[in-house]
Parts: sequence; C-alpha cells; structure tokens
Amino acid sequence: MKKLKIGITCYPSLGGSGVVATELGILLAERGHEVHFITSGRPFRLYMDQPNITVHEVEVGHYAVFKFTPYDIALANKISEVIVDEGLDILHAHYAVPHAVCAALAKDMADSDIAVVTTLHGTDVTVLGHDPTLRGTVKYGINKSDLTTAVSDSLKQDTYELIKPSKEIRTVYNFIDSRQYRPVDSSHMKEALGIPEGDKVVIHVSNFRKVKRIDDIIRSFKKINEEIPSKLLLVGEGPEMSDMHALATELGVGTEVLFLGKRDDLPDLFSISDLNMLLSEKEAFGLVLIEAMACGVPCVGSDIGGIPEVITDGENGFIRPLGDVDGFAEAALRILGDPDLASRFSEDAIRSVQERFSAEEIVRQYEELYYEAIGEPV
Ligand code: GMT
Repeated sequence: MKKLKIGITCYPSLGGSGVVATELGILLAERGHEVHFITSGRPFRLYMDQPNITVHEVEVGHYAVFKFTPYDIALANKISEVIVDEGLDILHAHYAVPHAVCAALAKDMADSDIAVVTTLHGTDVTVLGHDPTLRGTVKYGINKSDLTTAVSDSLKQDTYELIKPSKEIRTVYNFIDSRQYRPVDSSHMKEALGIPEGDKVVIHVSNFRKVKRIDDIIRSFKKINEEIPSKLLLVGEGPEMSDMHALATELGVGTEVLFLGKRDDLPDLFSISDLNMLLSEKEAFGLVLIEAMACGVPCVGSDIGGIPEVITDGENGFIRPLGDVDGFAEAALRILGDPDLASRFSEDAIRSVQERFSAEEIVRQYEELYYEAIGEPV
C-alpha cells in the first residue's frame, strides 16, 4: 500500500473536532504516512515532536487597512504552499468553515488537482447551517470536496436537510485510542478530591457552552443526591461556568458539585466515576461519551443528534428525552442503585467502544477513503 502525504487542516485548540483531527494525524503518522498539519497553532493534543509529523503554522499580517484580519485567506495561502512544497497527495479539512472552503481556494491557487476530503463535525452544519450568511458557504465547501464525511448518521441527515449539498455524505464515526482511554487504578483520586469512599461519582466533561445544558445536569444531580450520597464532577471551562456555580449553590448542592476546570487526567477521573451524563440540545456525536465508555463508565444522555448512536439504550446506558430532568435522574438512580446493572453496563460500554469506535477500525476507514479519493487501490 502506497504511503501518503496527507495535509490536515483543523482548529488546533480545545474542541472535539480538533481532538479528532489531531489524534487521526498522530495515528496516520504511526502507520507510516507523512502528515502535515496546517493550522493557526500547534494542535493542543500534539504534546511532543513525533516522526512523520510537521506542523505548518499560519502567520497572519496585521495591517491597519484591514478592519478584520483575513485569517482564512492566509490559511488558504499556506495550504497552497504546502500542497506544492511538500507534494501532498491528499488534503483533509475538518469543519466546513473555513477549512473546507480554504482547501478549495488553496487547490485553485496551487493549480493542483489534489483530492480534498472534508469531515463535518456538528456545529458547522447544525449552527452555521441556520445562518443565512454562511449556509451557502458550507454548501460550497462540501460540493467542492471530493468526499465528505459526517461523524454520525444524524449529522449526515441534518446536512442533507439543512444544506442540501449535491454530493453524497458518508458516516465515519469518531474513535478512541484505547492506549490512552481505559480503566486505570486511580482510587487515590477520590481521597485527593475529598470524596468519601462510599459516595457515588457522576461526571460531566464539556466546554460549558449553553448547548450542553449543564443546568439539566445539576438539576438531575440534585434529585440523585437526595437519594444516594454522591458528588458531581464538572470538568472543563466555558461561558456557562459562573451561572452553573450560582445554580449549584441556589439548589443547595454547592458543596456536592466539584468544578474541576480543564484537566489532562480524564482517564483517572473517569475511572473513579460511576456515571457520565451528556444532556446536550445539540450534539453531532459526543466524543466524551466514548472517552468515558472506554474507561468503563455507563452513560445517560439526551435523545439528540448522534448521542443515541453512541449510547445503546438499556445496554450501556439510558437515553431520555431532551430536558426530561426527572427521567434523567430516574435513569441515573437505576444505574447507581443497582451494582449488577452498573457492572453489566460498564462491561458493555468497553466492549461496544472496542467493536464500534476503535482507533484501528476508524483510521482504516479514513485510509480507505483517501485511497478512493485519489483513485489508488487499497
Ligand atoms: O461541541 C463541542 O464540544 C465542540 C465541537 C467542535 O466543534 O469541536 O464538537 C463537535 O465535534 C465533535 C467531534 O466530532 C463531536 O463529538 C461533538 O458532538 C460536536 N459538537 C456538537 O455537535 C455540538
């Protein structure tokens, strides 16, 4: 099989799309491909220099003539340089705007017939697709790509309905590297966090945006906490942070809810957790679900977007309607109050992630797409 020179353009900072793009690049490099990240900064999960990986950072000039700095044009310019200088075989754009659009412009600037694969991650369709000033741009990015993927069937369907592209979209699920995410012995963490040994631990990890409905999590947790001694770990940072602090205090669970901020030790935190909650109103996939499941944590989720494609209701967690706080609490209590059920769900969570979302399987799917896009036999 010919090894490829692959350009990846993505958001390098915190966020599921950046995580998936970076992990994919790392795994492709481990499989012998030459990977070139073309981004506004070093991808945050790329901790150290690794063989077969080069990062090309986009520099943007700040000139008084510009009211708005033209990052997108600088990105397209950089991509076009890398296409030519490195002789790329394929370009993979993560997120339609600006990356798929910049890829199309770069291809034209480089006068190249390089194949472009675009991966849609969620808000590029479910939020930008509702914005009349951007919907046409998202459609252009997809139509100009040789192949477009979505991270769930739900996102694929939303894209057909909202964007109406002329091209077919394929589902390629997100994945997890089980070398990083697996159950570990982190029992010391409970003590370090001041959690009594017998307390149950509920966890939620996100970027604390309104779409994550963290208020529903805190309200559900209050009901859980009335029945079972427990703590809620809220991991991450974002705009909802201070309102959620206030809500926990107002509901009388201020000392039971631990705001941990951004953390690098997620496998440790998941490994002391009995339940993960993701109750979002928009969620194309929910990467955090497979991170938790890979560590053996059952999940309760809302019936939104890709969440029901990841959690199998009644097998490794429960799905309840969006906003159904009573239903979420009842589902959580069933898991937390029944050790046999919890252990069955935990085992199924690990098995389900290995079978459906393993890095090996999904990276293989992307490789096949690349060979298809450039017309090479696998
Ligand atoms: O919503 C986020 O937390 C960030 C967002 C992003 O742009 O990175 O995540 C999106 O992409 C992730 C990776 O594919 C998905 O797991 C998330 O479900 C998706 N977020 C939404 O659809 C709201």
